[in-house]
Amino acid sequence: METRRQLLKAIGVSGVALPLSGCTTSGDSGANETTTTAEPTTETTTTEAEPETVTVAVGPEKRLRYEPETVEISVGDTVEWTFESPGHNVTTKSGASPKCKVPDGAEEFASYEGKNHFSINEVGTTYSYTFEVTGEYVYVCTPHAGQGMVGTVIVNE
Ligand SMILES: [Cu+2]
Repeated sequence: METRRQLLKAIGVSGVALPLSGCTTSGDSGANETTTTAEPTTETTTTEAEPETVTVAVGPEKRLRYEPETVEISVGDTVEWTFESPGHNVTTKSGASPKCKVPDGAEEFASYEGKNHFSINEVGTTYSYTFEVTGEYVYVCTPHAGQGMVGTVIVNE
């Protein structure tokens, strides 16, 4: 959360700085109009930093896999898992599997509440999680972790 705010703030500052440097360079009365037309560019830059949602299919075509198995996102982005076949879940909780991993300072998350790690999600439902800490997350489907139903989320700044 903190990193995201700093990023947006940094973009805002550079967006303001650009028209100012434009003024200095051209140095004539037309520079004021240049400043005005530069504003839409600033808005475009801000839009690119908006949080995104990436979708991961859980058990597509009844395979014991996540698709894609690895996703790479930015801080503040959300991953939405869609449950496409029966008997699966999503968890980073260490009690579910030794394969599970979250970065230092990040909280464990799961598509179920509590410690019943074999809780499964109904077909057609979704589970979403928004990543606020950078690093590598390894999650599993508890019932199928031993069969390689493991996924990775890499969160960049
Ligand atoms: Cu599974």
